[in-house]
Amino acid sequence: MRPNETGIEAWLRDAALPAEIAATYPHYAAIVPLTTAKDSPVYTAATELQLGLSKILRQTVTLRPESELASSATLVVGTVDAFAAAGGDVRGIPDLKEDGFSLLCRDGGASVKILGENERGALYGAFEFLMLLSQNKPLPDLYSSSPSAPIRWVNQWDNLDGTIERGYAGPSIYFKDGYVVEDLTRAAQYARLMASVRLNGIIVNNVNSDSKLFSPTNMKGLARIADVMRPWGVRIGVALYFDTPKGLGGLSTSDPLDPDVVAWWDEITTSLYRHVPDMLGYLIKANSEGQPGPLTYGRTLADAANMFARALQKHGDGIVMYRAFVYNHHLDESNWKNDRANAAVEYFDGLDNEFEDNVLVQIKYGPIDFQIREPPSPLLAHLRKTPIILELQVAQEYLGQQDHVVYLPPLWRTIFDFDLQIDDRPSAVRDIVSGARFNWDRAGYAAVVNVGNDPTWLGSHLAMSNLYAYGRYTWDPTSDEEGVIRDWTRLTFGLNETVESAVTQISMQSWRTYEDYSGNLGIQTLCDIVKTCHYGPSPAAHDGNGWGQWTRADEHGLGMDRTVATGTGNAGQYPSAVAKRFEEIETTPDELLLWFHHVPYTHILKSGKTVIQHFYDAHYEGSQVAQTFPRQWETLRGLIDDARFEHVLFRLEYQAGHALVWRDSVCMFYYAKCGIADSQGRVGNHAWRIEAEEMELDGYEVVAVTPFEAASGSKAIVAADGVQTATAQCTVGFDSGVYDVAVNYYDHLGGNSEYQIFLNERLIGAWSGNLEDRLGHDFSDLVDGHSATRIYLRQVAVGKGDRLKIVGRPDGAERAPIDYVSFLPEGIID
Ligand code: GCW
Repeated sequence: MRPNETGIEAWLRDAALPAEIAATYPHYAAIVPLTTAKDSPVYTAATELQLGLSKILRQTVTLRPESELASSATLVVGTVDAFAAAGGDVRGIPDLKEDGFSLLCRDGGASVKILGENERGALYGAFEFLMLLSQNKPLPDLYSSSPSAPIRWVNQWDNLDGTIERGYAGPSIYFKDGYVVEDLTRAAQYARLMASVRLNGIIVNNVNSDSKLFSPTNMKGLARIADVMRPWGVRIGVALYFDTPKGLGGLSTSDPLDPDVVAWWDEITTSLYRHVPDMLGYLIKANSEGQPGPLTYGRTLADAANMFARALQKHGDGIVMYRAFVYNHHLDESNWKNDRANAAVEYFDGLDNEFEDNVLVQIKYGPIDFQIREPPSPLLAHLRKTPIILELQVAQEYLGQQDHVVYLPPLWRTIFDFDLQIDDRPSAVRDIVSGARFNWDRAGYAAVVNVGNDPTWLGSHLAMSNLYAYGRYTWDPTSDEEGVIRDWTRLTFGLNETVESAVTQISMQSWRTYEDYSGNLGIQTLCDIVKTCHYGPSPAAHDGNGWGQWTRADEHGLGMDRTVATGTGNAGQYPSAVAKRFEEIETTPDELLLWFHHVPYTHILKSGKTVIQHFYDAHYEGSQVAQTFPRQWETLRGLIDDARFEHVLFRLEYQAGHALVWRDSVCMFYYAKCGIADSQGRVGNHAWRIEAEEMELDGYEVVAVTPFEAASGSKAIVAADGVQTATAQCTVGFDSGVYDVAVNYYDHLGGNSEYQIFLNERLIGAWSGNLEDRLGHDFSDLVDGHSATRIYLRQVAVGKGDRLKIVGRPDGAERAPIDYVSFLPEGIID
């Protein structure tokens, strides 16, 4: 029996190597940190090496002073400069960039030197060494590595009240009830995880910020956060609310050109630096989604950015991260030319030369909002002088919210490798972001991360591969996706090859799978965007509102016409070679067709299929692949600890069920729109289903579901008001045999209904509508595509003519809702 693990150590478990392997390593006599400062990352590196060696190799190694530098079998860790100053031989160590390191393992790995360009680099080298050991990978004679970009940060979306926007992993580890929490143990543990994948900065609060962040108590709190993260080489910054001078300062305006406002921010900035002398700077969301900003006061975005930039310049190297996510969310869809995707370029047009040197523009990877597939933001091709930060999202807001497994590097690769051909020169996004393309010395990456106080950090063990990968990709955006997931798997679940290959296979298929059943051909993730939870399917929600995530689906066709010739002109925002490609249907890749073009459902793709048939096929294929995930995972029973095994299995089973909800919703929605049948006859035909609304009901009543496609046959049953126990019964007409029985029901907030299912009065299953607790995720308080879910009862012996009875016991607002029951012979998915 393997001891259960909570996931709190994530990929830094330092699991012991088997004794026979551990015995092949040298016995280390000492660890020599080239510093005595206990809060230095070098000292952290030394204690981390000590801990790692004790766990991985079961060696007890003491820390020794610098005078023992030359003794044998030592691990020396420090900066290259400190090593040289102590008389060490640094010949042969290549030039390193900021945060880079060299790892030298001589004498069969007995003499180890871990030398950083700076202290942080030394810590990164120590983690590199330990992660090699953990995986029993060969120790290099000399390995040197430097980051692709200096900025490798995360953005928390933690609110001061302790909730996390788009967070599914419990409350914040930073804030509670308006203040910074007392116990910052988790913040330090988080910094450790970040450092191990070479992330060096964090914005600790939500971009939807709050004036009270700068209250005197919180200033001290921010200082405490910075203090616990600093030994790990992680610096902190904050997101600010534009109208804080009004809200907290009591001023009559927040106009960035008003001298009182300028003075007020100067003072706040001075005070912040007193508390956090190495503060990173300010992240700013303004004039976005209804928030105030410079435009509110008739000023330009540059006026605002520069006011903050100047306040920061007086103190250190702090920067302004001005978010490009500026758009009007009351856009008029009736105007064919309107396009939210145009907003960033329009708002930043003409400002490239207007910003202070310490202003960077932070740009989401796509023009809209973290969709399953987007082209790169055109703004990435417009700024030559003003450096940028590319914003990614680990939180999977539109990508299954960590209840669906989606390993993100394959998606990131579509952005990083995209050649924008600026000025007809090679301009891969990764080379813009690294600063190389336009000779910026500060640029890089930020990712929205929903780490919360759940022991798994993200609420899901498998989702953690994305946080790990994010660090690896900011360091080297050319990393191999499969190599990264394999490393993560070995570190997280151990060295068993079956485990490694199952996790690798699931992960490598996962993004494509999710795309297949959520939104194809660049139409975006077809989730509900109106109820704001961005989770379950609701294709209609994209249109008919001002948010501008339109699909323009009608009975004839769908897709956004973003051409210059007849559409919104968005294609023309790209450099000419790219613009030309996106302007024409023939040269637009199928996977972005509906992003750039409005076409009939019968339009023939390069694949030879029609658009509508592609939708149907992709949804059937993707949801079919999702069914294989729990089956693959089940082969790992006993190969990893039960706690993590069960946690993942539960989620993969859930995903398999919800993938079918997605499939049916999207297919039914478009079938209803265009009336074109699936050439394979699957859509709308469900031979193995019994609709709940067609059963004999007692205490249950039939309701029409909104959106209609979120229920099979558009209807479901819910217990009538005041009923304690409701039943639905029928006679099973399928041939006798062994079936997997699937019950599709709805599990929403407001109560935990209880269900029992009987065959001829024999209880074959019972469950509770408590997904919100088991997944730790609040999706919806209604019967809809978010709450629709499925439970499987495997291998049930069924006789033709058996009586099926479902008993539902409602609880609170949840009225034990049921959609249908499927009897699935082997190999049938329905
Ligand atoms: O995607 C949208 C999210 C908001 C978020 C916003 C942003 C923090 O739905 O939750 O606000 O983007 O990135 O500012």
